[in-house]
Amino acid sequence: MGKTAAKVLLDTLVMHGIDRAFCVPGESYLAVMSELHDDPVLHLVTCRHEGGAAFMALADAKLTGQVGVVFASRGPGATNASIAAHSAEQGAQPMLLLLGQVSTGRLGRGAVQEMDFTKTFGDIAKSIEEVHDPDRIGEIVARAISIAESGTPGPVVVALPTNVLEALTEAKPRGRQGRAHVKASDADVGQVADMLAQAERPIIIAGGQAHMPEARKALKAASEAWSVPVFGTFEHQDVFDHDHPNFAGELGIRPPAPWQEVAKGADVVLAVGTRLGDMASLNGALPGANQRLIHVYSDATQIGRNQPVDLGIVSESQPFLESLAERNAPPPSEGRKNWVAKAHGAYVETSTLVPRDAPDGMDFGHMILAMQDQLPDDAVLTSDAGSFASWMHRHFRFKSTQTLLGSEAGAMGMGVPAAVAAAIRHPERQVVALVGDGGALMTGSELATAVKEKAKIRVIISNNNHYGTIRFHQENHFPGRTHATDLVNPDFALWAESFGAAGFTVKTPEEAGPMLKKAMATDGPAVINVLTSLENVDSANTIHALRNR
Ligand SMILES: Cc1ncc(C[n+]2csc(CCOP(=O)(O)OP(=O)(O)O)c2C)c(N)n1
Repeated sequence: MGKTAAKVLLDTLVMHGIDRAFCVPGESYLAVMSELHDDPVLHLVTCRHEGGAAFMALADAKLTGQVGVVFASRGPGATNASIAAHSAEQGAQPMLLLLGQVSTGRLGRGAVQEMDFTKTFGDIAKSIEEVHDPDRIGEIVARAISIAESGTPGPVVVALPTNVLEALTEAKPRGRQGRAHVKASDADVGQVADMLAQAERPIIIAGGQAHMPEARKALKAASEAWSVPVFGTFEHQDVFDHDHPNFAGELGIRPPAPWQEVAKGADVVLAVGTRLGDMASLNGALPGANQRLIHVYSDATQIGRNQPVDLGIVSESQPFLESLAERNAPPPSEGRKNWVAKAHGAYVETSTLVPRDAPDGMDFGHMILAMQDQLPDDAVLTSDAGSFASWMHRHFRFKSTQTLLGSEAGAMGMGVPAAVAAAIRHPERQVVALVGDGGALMTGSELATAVKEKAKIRVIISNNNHYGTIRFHQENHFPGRTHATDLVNPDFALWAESFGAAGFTVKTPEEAGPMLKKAMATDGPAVINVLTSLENVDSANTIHALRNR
């Protein structure tokens, strides 16, 4: 009799340890939902927009360290999901997009909602396959997961024609086909040890592959054993405790000059678990003429791709860092101790937060200070893209037991969905989303998903009634010539309440702490509408100063 291919697909996911997927349902994959009706083998979270669903899958991938799964319908659903697929590609995060497709008999005729996913996702996905034979669905999905999680992790697409999902098959679901771990050899680690022993001013740049708790421990151990300052990359500054005397800052968007000076002043740069794109290399300034670069990454094709490398090692981060930490490091010289102190000193000096006065609302720094004060050691922070995030990147002192979830592509819209995914995955942790008023209305409707899923998210909206970041760029490039960046907003506290969430408003610095406390005590989702200054457009600039430069 056999089973439907839809059932084999679901069982294949379960055999991979996947317990949750995010979706907007579509008529193209009714067979999947019908199978879940009979046997809910995984938790299918119904979202309000495929962009939200896919951002949730991306956040879930970051939290679990394995592929995040999204189901979306044919053309329109798939293109809505593409924003997060692009973020997964830019952030090297594993994502499986299971996309509906018209029945095989209609393919190629321009049927309604038909899409050639090989073209649409050609620039984003690592692999794109369409299942035409129901007997092969387990094989294809298992391969897709393996591709998503290996090398440079990233998004993969599997298209599912309706008739294939409904067809019966005798084929069995597939488990993991075996994952090859890549690990630095002893000789490789020995070479790194030699270079670090000879170095006077080494630094480590640690990226998203050092994100999971065991890798963080190994990073700390290696940094301590060898007395090396550590930078985190954009959206991954949380990999290292900011109060640790070896923390040196984040190489993200416009890092403060003193952090850049430290990075540029290093003689050996050890980049681990990150590709060296524009931000992690300070726009190509690293390595400088007198710097030697060691690049440790899980994918050989990324090593030496943009920057000349002195030593390239194909390895996952954790085993490399563990093995480096175990080597006999020489005791740090006075010079090395001074270097570490200089790097951390530059961080502390620039990251100390003193909120400024503002004529037109609150400096968002007050909210960051309240968070610093109140967030538990295991809090999850999610971040949308916008100027408000500059306070977090520069001033929030992460503990390495806290988690930051943001889009490495700088995509707006990740904040609220990522928080929903995190609160479902970790109901025991406080989950706080930072968003602007712009981003809040891009995917903020996932507040409904939070209410439905009883996900206790706390959404802090920096409400300056503007697309503040773009206003910043306008004042920077075309002073005074502002256009199309002002916004009209709902009352976000009432908006939240209309979803069944709690709504709070913060108008003055004095209200920041008490309102955050109230929101964190709420037994359900809560939104804090912070009436933020536009004049203090980000943590380092004012509109006035930009305009009058
Ligand atoms: C999906 C998406 N669209 C557009 C942009 C360009 N962009 C970057 S920040 C920004 C404005 C963000 O405004 P808001 O959310 O209000 O935060 P603010 O900058 O005011 O703090 C825009 C439009 C983007 N990064 N992502």
